[in-house]
Amino acid sequence: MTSEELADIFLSGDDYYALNKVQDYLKTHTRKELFQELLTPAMYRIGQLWQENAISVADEHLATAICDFVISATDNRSQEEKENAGKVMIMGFEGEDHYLGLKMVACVFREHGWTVRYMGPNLPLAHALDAAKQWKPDVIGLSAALVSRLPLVKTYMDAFRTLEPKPVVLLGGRAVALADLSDATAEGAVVLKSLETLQHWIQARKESNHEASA
Ligand code: B12
Repeated sequence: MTSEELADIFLSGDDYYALNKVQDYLKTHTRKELFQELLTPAMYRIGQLWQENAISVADEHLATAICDFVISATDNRSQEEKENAGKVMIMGFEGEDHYLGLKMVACVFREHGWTVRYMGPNLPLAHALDAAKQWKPDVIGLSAALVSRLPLVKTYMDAFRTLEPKPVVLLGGRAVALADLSDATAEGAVVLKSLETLQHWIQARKESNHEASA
């Protein structure tokens, strides 16, 4: 199945057919492949069609809702696989409503045995900070699809730097992938432009933790 075909299925409104097709795909592919090779390009195509006025806002909302359903319905929440690899809090910047990417990031962490708190999009900084003070995550993952959210990167980074112990901050999302965030990386944030690079980062962290405890 191609991402164009999947986009058409999303637009047809047939949620169970979409789920069947995705479950078939998962028989021969990983979840990361599903997210990166199929769902993300399908949603980017929806964005393109929307921009060209080839589909309506209602069509785009329907497609988003079905994509969301498919991600949740194929998520792996098996407790058995939990390895206590670490604690990660995942959220979108204040004013950012796009969250499908965040949900995918949460799934990837879960697959690698992490304990995940998925906080959804549009989390005001004061609340994000309070939650992090209480739960003490090892990692905070932030996502921005809108370019207009990028000025908040520094504000969130400055606030998270005051936390004890200091979490690693991961930055991702469409806007992050397009921007030059060398200032944020100089301050210790890790910019990850895809789920592939996220997997490499998780793997490298696991290896360095093993070495440290050996
Ligand atoms: C669906 C959608 C919406 C939905 C969002 C629903 C939802 N619950 O998410 C709704 C209708 C709410 C919406 C609203 C708007 N949207 Co919109 N939307 C989209 C659309 C079509 C798809 C977004 C999506 O889900 N993509 C799929 C996900 C999986 O991709 P992703 O977020 O990039 O994530 C991937 C990676 O980036 C990575 N990743 C993401 N986050 C993170 C975090 C970490 C830590 C890591 C490691 C990796 C990572 O992992 C994912 C896996 O591949 C895009 C088109 C596009 N090209 O993305 C436009 C798009 C993002 N929207 C856009 C706009 C303009 C808007 C609005 C301003 C429109 C308006 N006038 O109201 C509002 C803003 C709302 C707000 N305040 O946020 C523009 C943004 C342009 C810009 N310059 O910033 C886009 C690009 C459309 C376009 N071509 O113009 N939108």
